[in-house]
Amino acid sequence: SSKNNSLLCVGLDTELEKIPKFLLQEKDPIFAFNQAIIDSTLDLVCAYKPNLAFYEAYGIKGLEALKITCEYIPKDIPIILDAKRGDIGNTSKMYAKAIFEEFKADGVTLSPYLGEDSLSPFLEYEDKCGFILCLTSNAGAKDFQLLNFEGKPLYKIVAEKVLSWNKKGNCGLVVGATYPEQLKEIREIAPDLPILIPGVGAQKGDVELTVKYGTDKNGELAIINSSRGILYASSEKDFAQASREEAKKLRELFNLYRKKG
Ligand code: NUP
Repeated sequence: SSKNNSLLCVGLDTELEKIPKFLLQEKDPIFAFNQAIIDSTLDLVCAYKPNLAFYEAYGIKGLEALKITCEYIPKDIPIILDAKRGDIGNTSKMYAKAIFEEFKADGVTLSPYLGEDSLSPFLEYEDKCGFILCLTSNAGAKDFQLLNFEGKPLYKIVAEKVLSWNKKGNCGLVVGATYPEQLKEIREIAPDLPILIPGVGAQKGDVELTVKYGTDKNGELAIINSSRGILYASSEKDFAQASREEAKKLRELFNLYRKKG
């Protein structure tokens, strides 16, 4: 966040059904849209987060659009590929190769469900960051993540485990902005881990509490994502400018609530 003084991560969740109609004449409408969004926001963000689902959904063309989008993002802005990976080690090794070597992402989201050996193939990439799902933003988080085990909610157990997995200093957590009280508890357990926080904007997470509880003692280490709220601010010719205005508003709001380091 240092270069742009920003906690804002723009989520590149591009849907052909939602982008301005006139872009559909382009040879690669997904990339054309992403390029315009990147051009209009690159001085306002700390990271970009494409979610792999939106690219896989369009087959080979979608994956090509993702690849050239990742190449287009300036090298000094980290790319977090949201893929929620984690499998037996031998398979995770190939997932990690795809994400870090093919798409050249700087970070990835990971599921803790299969345990440490499922994540070590990712965490062996010392210069890359693994953001591990701790408490997701959706209502279904209650089905497992909010359950108590021996008097402690599962999300706390996950946060503590991730601290013990952080031997190379390249782990982070994912916590939804829709659970601010729990975000506060998680920040207390993990004062020095980066936390990726989706759920402001379209999912209506509280911005003030997200910034207050999600940042560290210096007002840093929170990467707060909005996707739809920024991408689809307008579907007219001025869409990129409208996205810029949304991104700017959000960045300024985050900075208003941020502790000064
Ligand atoms: O807990 C999570 N909630 C969530 O929304 C973990 C995530 N990775 N996400 C992702 O963040 C979600 O899949 C989407 O890519 C983005 C939120 O998008 P939006 O609600 O801002 O449009």
